[in-house]
Amino acid sequence: MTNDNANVQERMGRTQWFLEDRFGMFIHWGLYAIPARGEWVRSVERITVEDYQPYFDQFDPVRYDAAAWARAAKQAGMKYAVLTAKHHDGFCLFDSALTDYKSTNTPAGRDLVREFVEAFRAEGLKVGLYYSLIDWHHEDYPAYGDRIHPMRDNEQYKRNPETFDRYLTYMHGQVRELLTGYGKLDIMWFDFSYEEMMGEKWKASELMAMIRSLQPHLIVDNRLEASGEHGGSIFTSHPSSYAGDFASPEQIIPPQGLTDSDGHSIPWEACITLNNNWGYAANDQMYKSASTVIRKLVECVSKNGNLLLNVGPNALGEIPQASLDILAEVGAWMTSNSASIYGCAQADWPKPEWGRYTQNGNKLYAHLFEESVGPINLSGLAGRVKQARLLADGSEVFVTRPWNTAQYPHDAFVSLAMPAHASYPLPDRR
Ligand code: JFZ
Repeated sequence: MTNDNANVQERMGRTQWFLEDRFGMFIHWGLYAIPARGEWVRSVERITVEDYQPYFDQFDPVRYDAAAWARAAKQAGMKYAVLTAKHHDGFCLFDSALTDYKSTNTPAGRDLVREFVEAFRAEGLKVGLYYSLIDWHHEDYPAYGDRIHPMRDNEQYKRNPETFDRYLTYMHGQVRELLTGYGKLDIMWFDFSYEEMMGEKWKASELMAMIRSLQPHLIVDNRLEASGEHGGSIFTSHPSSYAGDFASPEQIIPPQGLTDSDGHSIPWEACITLNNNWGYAANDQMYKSASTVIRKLVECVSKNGNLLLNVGPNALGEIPQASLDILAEVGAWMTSNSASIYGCAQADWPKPEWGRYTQNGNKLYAHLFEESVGPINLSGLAGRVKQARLLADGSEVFVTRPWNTAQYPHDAFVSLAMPAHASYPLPDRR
């Protein structure tokens, strides 16, 4: 059954590259890199605008080298990247004409978004920008002056709708700046809606109409209307104009992937931190291992999803060395195994007990997450496997029917541990 809803049809066209590329880099960077206690520090510690000002006056990332970031992403096998052009604290990494609260007015003195898009494009990566709908700095945003938890904003909004309208003009204006001043962008990543602060509260139809007219190929996350994997009309067969092109589960890989109410797969991207923070956090050394990252990437693809893996550069502009080390290891794996990621999707067979499958056309990729004892069973694949090879070195592995598998007539078996001189039965060439 196909869906004839125009929004779904257009989404399929726009997200084609996204569903092939599968792996991207998320970058959370801003003034909060200086206190180095995560990007929510202003809210969590109830820091006033005035007390946050020194970080603006000091922001001078002398080692920011967007080309180095781009090389790290490319070498990790990432195909796109999303940078926080503005996070909740309202600080802009770009030279907006609509505010003074921007990197060009700090000691940095540069448009850091421009350097980012240019460097990543030069490495052949697609570029996206994260833009916070919430703004703890703008005086017409309801949180202004409160110290500061934005989950309480809606109360204030009800009290003062006129000034909130001015914020919306600012917010739409900045999105227009980003879409007109930085060439072709590939992703806009809005963050985030909550309670009644969603959809048309952001004048979302108007905003989306502008986005579609300025950059028709750009894809947008679902957070103008929803948060993460919770709700939103992207999960129906008739998504709204601002439902977004992909769902954005955060810090979780959905157990069954994500489908709409008719059971059709929808594009989704899990965003995941490398340690336990998005923004740089000096004391957070709880890094995931490279093998965990690889397995989580495989898991996403095996459920038709993408992985957007986060790094939080420090106050000097460097991606932490621990993150670079993990990315390099992931990249080494991708060098020989990326054919099982790019262009791949959920397999036609259910998850095997020893790992996961990904699939691209008639190629089935078997990702072994554990060592095998004896032959590896490919459930239900008897007679369906023409040849099996190792991705890492291209060598053929035996598809066998050893003596101890006779009671599993519907399964094919692969043996990785068969010495050349072994007196095993000859490979089963069905
Ligand atoms: C948001 C941001 O607040 C966070 O700083 C980071 O940028 C992340 C990628 O996105 O985090 C959220 C957004 C929504 C919810 C929780 C965390 N939510 O709706 O529960």
